[in-house]
Amino acid sequence: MRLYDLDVSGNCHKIRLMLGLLSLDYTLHSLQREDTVSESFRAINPRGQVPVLEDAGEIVWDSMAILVYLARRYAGPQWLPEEPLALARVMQWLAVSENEILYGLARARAVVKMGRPFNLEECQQMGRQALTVMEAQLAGRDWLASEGHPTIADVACYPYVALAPEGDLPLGAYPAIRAWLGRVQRLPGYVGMAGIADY
Ligand SMILES: N[C@@H](CCC(=O)N[C@@H](CS)C(=O)NCC(=O)O)C(=O)O
Repeated sequence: MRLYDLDVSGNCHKIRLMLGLLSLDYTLHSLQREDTVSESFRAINPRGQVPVLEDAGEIVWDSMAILVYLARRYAGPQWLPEEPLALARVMQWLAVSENEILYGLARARAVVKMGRPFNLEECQQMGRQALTVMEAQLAGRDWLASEGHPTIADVACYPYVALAPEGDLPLGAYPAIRAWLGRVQRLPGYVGMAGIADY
């Protein structure tokens, strides 16, 4: 397996984390941001984005799609349930990861850390909405989508929540989220990332 990767990318970290949690071997193909616009990379992913996973000659792009692929191909149903309601619970949090977390937390970080041209206050406001929803969900339960064990919903939401302080969104007011971050960090096979504190 080969992962096309950008080291500062939280989306790529979702996949590095999942591969670690599943103890899967892979080769890291590190890119620079400018590489993603090259013709050769566009031939791999027409969207020009990382992460991209290559497995057994097949290409899968988009972090959410890759998480689904890894869970179904290499893990039991605990990471991506088959029962309809349990699956829907996971999908709900994947939707949060691709909306409030992406447009709020990830973009606030992109403004502060990389000088990207988004409106910081709007991003931070949406980021706080994500944190409020997650704090309420995690008060009194250990994992986002399942009572007893993590799923790919936790993996999808983890990096940009853990990196929120880099977007000037401190996590001090969110004790349930901080406890959840600590639980993720204590999972066997956990891998960290620059910018993520210990919880
Ligand atoms: N929804 C996509 C978003 C991927 C994405 O935005 N990747 C960024 C890095 S975090 C990227 O490749 N940016 C390069 C570009 O857009 O030119 C996913 O989850 O994979």
